[in-house]
Order: sequence, then structure tokens, then C-alpha cells
Amino acid sequence: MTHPPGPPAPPAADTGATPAQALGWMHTAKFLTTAPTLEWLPPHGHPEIAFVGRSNAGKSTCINTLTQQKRLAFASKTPGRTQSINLFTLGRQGVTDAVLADLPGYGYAAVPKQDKLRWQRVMANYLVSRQNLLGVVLLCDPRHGLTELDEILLDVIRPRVETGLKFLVLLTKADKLNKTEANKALSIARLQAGGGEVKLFSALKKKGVEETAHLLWQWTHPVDAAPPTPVAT
Ligand SMILES: Nc1nc2c(ncn2[C@@H]2O[C@H](COP(=O)(O)OP(=O)(O)O)[C@@H](O)[C@H]2O)c(=O)[nH]1
Ligand SMILES: [Mg+2]
Repeated sequence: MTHPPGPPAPPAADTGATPAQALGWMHTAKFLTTAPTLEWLPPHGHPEIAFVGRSNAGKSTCINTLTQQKRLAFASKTPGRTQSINLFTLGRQGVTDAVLADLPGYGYAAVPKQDKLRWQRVMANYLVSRQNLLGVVLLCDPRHGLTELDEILLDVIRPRVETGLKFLVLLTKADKLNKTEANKALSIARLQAGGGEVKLFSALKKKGVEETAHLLWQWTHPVDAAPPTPVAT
């Protein structure tokens, strides 16, 4: 027996994009610029989402997977190498509607102490004072959990999270965990993230890719945003 056709389905997502469409949007990523410190970053009028995490957490691989561009965020064979803030624009039809910021990884033991301190300052400075920073994605290898440096970062952004900064913890390399380990890692990270979202992600198994893209879309395209004002011609 067939059912009569119901009313047309509402848009699959309340924010106007399906997870697959959101991933398509991520694929529009284009390199914008690279900057050694906050002062060199161009101001722009778009919401910015920063990707942060320890060296080797899987940040470059995650960005490359989300954007489907193999070498956009150079997955360095030498951890601790990526020493700049890299910006990428997102937007369909060449119209930018969001910016991704790839921040240098931290915590790599072989980096000289001076460089480490310098980078902690650059990171803290960025996270505290970057205009238009809408959200932070913290990448974490769940086999190591959130480490002391991640906790410091959480402390740095906490005041902004309390005033609306969005926050997501991505547990990377989820293919390396069995179900029990994955659930345990999720519970621990949820406690540590203090209300922020936590998701499992695997570049290898393409796990969490669409979900993450969709969440970033929702952050940057809120439903209650006023529609653009029509311009009289
Ligand atoms: N098994 C597995 N390995 C991964 C995954 N993502 C990253 N890696 C590996 O983890 C290492 C560090 O990745 P990379 O993206 O360079 O980390 P980054 O230093 O945070 O940018 C590399 O050897 C990657 O191949 C994943 O989803 N699954
Ligand atoms: Mg990297």
C-alpha cells in the first residue's frame, strides 16, 4: 500500500543546508593569506572559525578532509613546522561567507623553548582579541586526551565562550578506537569541554566529516539571521 504524498518536506536542515550541502560549501575553501602574528592578519567582515590543537593531533589532515583539498593545510611530516596563521575563505559562487583560520600546532617537544613561548603568545593573543572570531574547533587525539596545553587553551577562550563563542572538540583518528574506547573518550572530553560540543572524527574512515561541516555551516548561517535587505534598483 502506498501513502498519499504528504506536504513537501521542509528543508532538511533548519538552517537551509543538508549535511552534504554543507560539505559542498566546505569544498569551496580557498587559500587567502598566511601571517606570522595577529597584526598581519587582514580584518574582514566574515565569521571566522579557528582550528587549534597540539602538533600531530590531526589538524592539517582534518582541514584537508573537510575541504577535500589535499594540500590546503599542509600536513607536515615535521610536526611543529607550521608556524603561521593561515586563512582560507569559504563561499559558494565565489562569494565569501566565512573564513577558516588554521593556527599553529602547539606542544611539540623538539621546538626550541623561545619559539614555543612566542607561539603561545601568538595563539593567546589571537584567541583573546581576534575580531569576528565566531568559533573554535579544538582537535584532540583521544588516545592522549586533552593535555595540559589544551586545558590552558580552554582557560584562554573560556571568557569568550561564556559570551557566545562557539566551541567544538573533535576527537581525531577515531578509526584507532573501538566502540568502548570511543564512548569513553567522548564522555571524558564532554566533561572537560564544559558544555562545548564533542564529536568523533576520522579522516581515514570519513567519520564525522559531514556532521562537522554541517555544524560549522550552522554556526556561520544562523536561522534567525536577518535576510539580506533588498536593494532598490
Ligand atoms: N589513522 C589515522 N591517522 C590520522 C588521521 N588523521 C591524521 N592522522 C595521522 O596523524 C599524523 C598527524 O597528522 P597531521 O594532520 O599532520 O597533524 P597536525 O600536526 O595536527 O596537523 C599523520 O601521520 C596523519 O597521517 C586519521 O583520521 N586516522
Ligand atoms: Mg599540521
